[in-house]
Amino acid sequence: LFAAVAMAPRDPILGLNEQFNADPNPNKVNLGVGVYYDDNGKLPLLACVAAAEAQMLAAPKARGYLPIDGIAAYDQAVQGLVFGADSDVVKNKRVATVQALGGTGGLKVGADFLKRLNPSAKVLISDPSWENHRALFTNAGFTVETYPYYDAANRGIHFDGMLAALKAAPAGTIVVLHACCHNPTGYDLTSAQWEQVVEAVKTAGLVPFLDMAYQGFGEGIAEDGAVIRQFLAAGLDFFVSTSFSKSFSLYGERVGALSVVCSTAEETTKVLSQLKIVIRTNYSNPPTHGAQVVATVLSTPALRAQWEEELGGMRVRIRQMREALVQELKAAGITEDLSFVTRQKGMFSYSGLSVEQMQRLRSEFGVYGVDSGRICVAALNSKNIKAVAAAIAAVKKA
Ligand code: PLP
Ligand code: TYF
Repeated sequence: LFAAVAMAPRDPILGLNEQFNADPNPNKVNLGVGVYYDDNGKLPLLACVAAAEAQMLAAPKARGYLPIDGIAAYDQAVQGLVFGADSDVVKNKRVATVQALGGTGGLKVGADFLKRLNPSAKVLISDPSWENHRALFTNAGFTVETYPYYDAANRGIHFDGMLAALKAAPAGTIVVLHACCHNPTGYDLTSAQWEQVVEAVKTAGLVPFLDMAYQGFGEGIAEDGAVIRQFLAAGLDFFVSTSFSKSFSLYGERVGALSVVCSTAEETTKVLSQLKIVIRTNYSNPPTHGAQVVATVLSTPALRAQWEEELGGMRVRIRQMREALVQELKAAGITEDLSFVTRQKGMFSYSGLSVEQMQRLRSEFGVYGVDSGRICVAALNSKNIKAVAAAIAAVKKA
């Protein structure tokens, strides 16, 4: 039965973890996968999460099946966070929100629904993008192409190229946009640029799909979510996938959502019924624990305030690491302008290092980044930063 099965390629990022774990170098540093570690190099368990779990444990509940679209209070909390609880679309019941298995699950439910809705549409993702965007939409049956995004020469965004590609796309084309903290480059659009993107999407009749996996890691919860308000203001129908993997440090619980903004409450009811079919035929209904934790935190004022503070702490530490990296590289004799590192947002920095340099970082120094030059600055800390900077400086000089 399986004799003809070919070996599938490893995930380029998750595969690096295996290589890292097998490396005996005691000074190894993993800047590959996008995970936030604290200054001690530990994966944090947020205090707000522990408090919500203690509360849940004090009044344990039986675990029946959840509704297909998940915990109602959770879906409501997601809408409040993403769109604002008193936004017109939420008040007028124009958003269908379903609990999903992480941000990936939200993307997949959306992709499967879109395939039923408009089977011949193409999907455009940024060049470059999170690798799984291409794989996920391809496996959902779409042809996936790219719009220009990264401008290596200017260390920024090739905005003219991006806009031209959107304007030239046929009506109905699905455009996947990173709402904030672009993975992998770290370069985000300004709100003036977003305004032009919204206009182009509207004029060309494209279907925007905003992937929000890092809300709160860039400038702040509201600031990072501002792009949503811009799409709302334009009166567009659009998709938003949400992930709490990073913002709650709940990676393994698989907590995310999909929200679809529709034109009327009646449309929303119909869209929700279709999303439920996608879910029912894939995994029936979502798991309870992680979503209950997030719903508890978001709807309990004291826990919510604690979450915002802890998320702010992660955001500030990442910024400090960006600044420290620039300083340490200068101290190690690198004279080129590295200010781009502090202009980038979120967990990642596109370092501009070549494949050869990234490979030397791994083999000679035990510093693991992605071959594309992407490093996870959220894994830097006060103990490893000097060694990482020295390693980068060494491969840049020779
Ligand atoms: N979208 C982007 C851009 C990401 O970087 C990630 C990272 O994991 C995801 C989606 C998926 O998030 P999750 O782990 O919640 O599925
Ligand atoms: O880009 C990253 O590193 C994160 C984590 O298949 C990740 O988004 C990477 C690869 C993957 C799933 C998650």
